[in-house]
Amino acid sequence: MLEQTWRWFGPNDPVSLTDVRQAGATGIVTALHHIANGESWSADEISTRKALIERSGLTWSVVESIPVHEAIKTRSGDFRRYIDNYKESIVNLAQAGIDTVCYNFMPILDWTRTDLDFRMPDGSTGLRFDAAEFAAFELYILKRPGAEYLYNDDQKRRARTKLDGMTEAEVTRLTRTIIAGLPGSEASYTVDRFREALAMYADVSDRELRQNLYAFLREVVPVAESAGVRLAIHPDDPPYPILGLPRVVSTEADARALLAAVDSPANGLCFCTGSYGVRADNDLVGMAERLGPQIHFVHLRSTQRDEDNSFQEANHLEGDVPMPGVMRALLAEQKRRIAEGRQDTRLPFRPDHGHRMLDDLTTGKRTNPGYTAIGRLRGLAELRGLMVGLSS
Ligand code: DNO
Repeated sequence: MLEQTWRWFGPNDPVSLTDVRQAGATGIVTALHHIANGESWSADEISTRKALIERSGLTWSVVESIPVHEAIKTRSGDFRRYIDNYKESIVNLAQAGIDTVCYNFMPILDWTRTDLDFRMPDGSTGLRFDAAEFAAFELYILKRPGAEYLYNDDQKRRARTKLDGMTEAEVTRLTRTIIAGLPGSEASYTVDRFREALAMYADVSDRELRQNLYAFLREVVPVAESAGVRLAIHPDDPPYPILGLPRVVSTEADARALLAAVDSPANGLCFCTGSYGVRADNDLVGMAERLGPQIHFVHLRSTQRDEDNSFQEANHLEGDVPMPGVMRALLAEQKRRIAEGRQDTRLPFRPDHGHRMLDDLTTGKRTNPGYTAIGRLRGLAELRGLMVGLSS
């Protein structure tokens, strides 16, 4: 059985470690969010956090994420110092016995959505990325130079209609939703700061971003390998270029290219079914089978896509993700590792995101978008049932 884990944002998370324990997870996925992006994580800070987790009878299973500073992605400014810090954090984590580190290489924005409270047919609410609303933001709110070439007339018309139907408060909300940072993102922008950040990427092409990723991997992977740490890159969310920015971890071919760039057991993937699954051309079961040996961490979540690149987050066993097939492939991968005598047989997964439902909707309690207790509890319970059923 795969290790059942749960993302926890640290002591300020409205979901407590006791709650996590009751949800039936045994592993915690977390990061030292209070340490500034780019700085190294000291042995002290790591052991304090680890002890806190262990006092609740849980283990610190995966780091998600050590953020990759924009200077590393653009290979500019202080990037060398940030890479050295990154290596130091990896070594300090290894010394504390934490051996799996997730990260991403998305320019500027980690994941993004346009609606954090979209009403689902059953009355719960969840996250949605609406292509027309995103276009309205990019074309008419941000007014990004060059954006007009990305959209055809029909898309522009739909974006304009969306904008015309919005109140000022809704425009502010949409803007904040897109650029003010979702849980786990280390950055939050105002419109002006966001324009400045975009300008940093003016000269970074798709090819260059790939080269910068591979250059980063050539530096950190050997350090991780000798420390016994496995790196797991999270795919782009959404998995296609947005805002004219390059995206380099969206498909199986992207994943293969980055694995081939540095051949090492430490160079691996976070297999996020919700992110990869937004693209109809990603064959998720095949990817889980073919890339399995290099999958170090798994996010299980489903999405339901529309015809125009919009999508919303579906219940874990519904939507477009063939979850039973994915789970079957992951269980087979775990069996294979055990037979091969590999050390990394835990194969941690977490229920990624969940809806707001039940008393989340009525009591006014604080919930992190996508990271509610009840929605994920439902997700984990369904996934656990699927796993137990498939393994017996
Ligand atoms: C969203 C998450 C992302 C992810 C990072 C990994 O819910 O999946 O924040 O953690 O991209 O670095």
